[in-house]
Amino acid sequence: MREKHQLSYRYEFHRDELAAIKACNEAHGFAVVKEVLPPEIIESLKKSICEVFEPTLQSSHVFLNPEIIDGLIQSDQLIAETASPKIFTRTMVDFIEKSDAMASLMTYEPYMRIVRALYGEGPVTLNRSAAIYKEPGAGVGGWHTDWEPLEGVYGTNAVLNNTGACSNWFYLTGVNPDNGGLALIPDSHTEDWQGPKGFELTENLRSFHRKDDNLPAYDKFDFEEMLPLYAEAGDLVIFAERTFHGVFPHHGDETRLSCAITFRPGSTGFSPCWQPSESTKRFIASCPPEVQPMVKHYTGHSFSWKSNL
Ligand SMILES: O=C(O)CCC(=O)C(=O)O
Ligand SMILES: [Fe+2]
Repeated sequence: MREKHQLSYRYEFHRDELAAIKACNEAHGFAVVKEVLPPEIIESLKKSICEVFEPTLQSSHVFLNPEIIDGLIQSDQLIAETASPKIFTRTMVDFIEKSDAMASLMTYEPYMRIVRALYGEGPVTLNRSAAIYKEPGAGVGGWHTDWEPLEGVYGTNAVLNNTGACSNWFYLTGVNPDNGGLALIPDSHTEDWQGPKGFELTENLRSFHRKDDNLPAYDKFDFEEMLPLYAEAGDLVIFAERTFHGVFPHHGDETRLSCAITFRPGSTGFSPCWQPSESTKRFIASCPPEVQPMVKHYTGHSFSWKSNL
């Protein structure tokens, strides 16, 4: 077991320390909030993730959509796909639309108080959501920032990750460096951050590599600026839009189940933007009246939308 890193400031908080949580996320680009969810909510989220991912577990794609399937059928990639190696990590980017358990978090006051505090008590809009099903044996997730420049032809990710939303992850089976846990780089959330000592940012600014190599994304955990996180089921891991993070390989024996929501500040949509899907519209209509102000301009996620040049 690795040793837990010591920092000169506290980054783990009780769920009532609202001002300190906000201040830490703003100053250092992350914060961990202990015991936000009680056991019954943890269990219902875990059950929901297992049910929603179940039908996808035999497929070789994480995101099955008609365009991918059509493309595969028309090419000999189908053979390669059939023989492709096991997939250990599957990510769903519209999980809240499929999970009542996750949608209910928007009415769970101990969590929503934290969300409101993070944005200075102003209005917020549901920005995006995700769930990850990571089986033992999963490999490393290289260092990256979720933020993307809005340049050239870009997609939904770039739009949704340029809103000032911070990520709120719940690791429902806990995380540490041995079970596919998260590591992040404190203070890497500012526009002028240049990379760890001895590294430089990649051309698209989304990752970094050592000055003497040209790998697309560094994937080792051997530099001093990085912080491995330890969180229990029910804890909330918050990090800012630009904070750099990486994921350890999964050497444990339990599937890592996690889900995330991000809210963006304000109460508006995007223009120009993709049309909300039928699933997105159904989800918005299903939310109770008290949640409507937060989902009215929720745009969902489009797999095919691209910006104009
Ligand atoms: O697996 C995780 O905990 C984080 C995943 C991640 O960084 C991402 O989906 O962008
Ligand atoms: Fe990420």
